[in-house]
Amino acid sequence: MPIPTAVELTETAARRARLLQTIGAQGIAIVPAAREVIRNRDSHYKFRQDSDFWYLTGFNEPDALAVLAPGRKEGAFLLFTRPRDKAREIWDGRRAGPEGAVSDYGADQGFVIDQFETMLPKLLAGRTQIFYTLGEHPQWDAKLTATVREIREVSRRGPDAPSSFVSLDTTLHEQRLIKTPAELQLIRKACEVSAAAHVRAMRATKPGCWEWQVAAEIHNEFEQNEMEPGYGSIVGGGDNACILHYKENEAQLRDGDLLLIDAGGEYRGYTADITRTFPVNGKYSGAQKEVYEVVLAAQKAAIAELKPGISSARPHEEATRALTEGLVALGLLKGDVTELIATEKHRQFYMHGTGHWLGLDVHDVGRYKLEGRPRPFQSGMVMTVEPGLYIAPDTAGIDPRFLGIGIRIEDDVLVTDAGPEVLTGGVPKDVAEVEAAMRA
Ligand SMILES: [Mn+2]
Repeated sequence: MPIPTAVELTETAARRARLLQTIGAQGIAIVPAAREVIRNRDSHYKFRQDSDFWYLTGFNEPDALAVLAPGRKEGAFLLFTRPRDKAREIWDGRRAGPEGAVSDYGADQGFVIDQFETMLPKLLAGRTQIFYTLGEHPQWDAKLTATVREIREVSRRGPDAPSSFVSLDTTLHEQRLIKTPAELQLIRKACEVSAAAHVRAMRATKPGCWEWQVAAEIHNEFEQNEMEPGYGSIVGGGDNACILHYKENEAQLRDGDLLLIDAGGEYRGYTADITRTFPVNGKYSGAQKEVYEVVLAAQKAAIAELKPGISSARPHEEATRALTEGLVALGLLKGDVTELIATEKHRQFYMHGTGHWLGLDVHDVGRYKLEGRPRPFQSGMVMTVEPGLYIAPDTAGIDPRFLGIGIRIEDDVLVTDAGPEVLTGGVPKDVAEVEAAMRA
């Protein structure tokens, strides 16, 4: 990842300033970077920065740590990094080091990561709350809790010990939930390229080709645009579409089957999340089309609910009702729709939620409920809308022409004062438009 531009530095500085406001003068925030993860023997997985750390620093190295400590005369933003190391940098790549942390990343002070432990008691002195999510970084959890215990033991003679650890859920994650204009620019790019990747997959799919070949088309489109998959791509033909997290992508695609693709590219940390389900041979069969139209209507009804002030539980309620009505109309369920939903009969065919927050994480941070109640939508939130129907191939007692049909349709939607804005509209979803795209 290149060194941040002046505009990007201004953006991360503004994010830190907002967080500093929330944590207050007596607080301190400690946000660790991600670590490298071994893939096998001495090879690592491609490094992916921790989203909280990335959001606040724009710094893409492992073994680092950001501290926001208000009220220090040297400045509030401390960035701990790996040391410069000529030999290691020849082998593994450039390191900013503590000097680069200041000159290139806007830190008030840069330190080598090994200095953190010795500096910690002084940093924590006089702080009442530590904003740090326990349980996610075991190597730091132990050091932090040990230091707090030490301070507590001497606090009769010295400064007060911090009285609580506060997870970042109520501060930083609430901040991340409302996207800034700069974030939306990156999200829009991720969504546009991901939509193009799905169109490319539609054009490339032919009976006889393999799921992994279609996946390769999608990933090529990502990489040609400086992106990578934001999560494991799901490319499932036929019955595989009924496996919600199918990721083998290893089967051959058959004439007459549907193909479900759930894939999104990540740009500068922000991912899209799109699902489309289309016919391998370019034309939906009668039964496929009947189920598809039910899911599509449910998706459109759910999207219409993404407006400021509306309960964020509404899209799922709308989708569930529309899908259950459709299941009754298709003869897959029998009975009164309200009763079927109340007794969760629909869950045989629709067993997941209708959407989630989207951003730096595909299942992004931000609470869904406030004080136990679903929160209302606000302008600047981004949510996926992804109803589906999955009719397992061994379902008993239904019209056999529906067996093995799995359909999900997913778009990414921005809540605006003017109403829902679909960011992933670049890939068709109406039956005629999908079939036309496949002919193109
Ligand atoms: Mn999703």
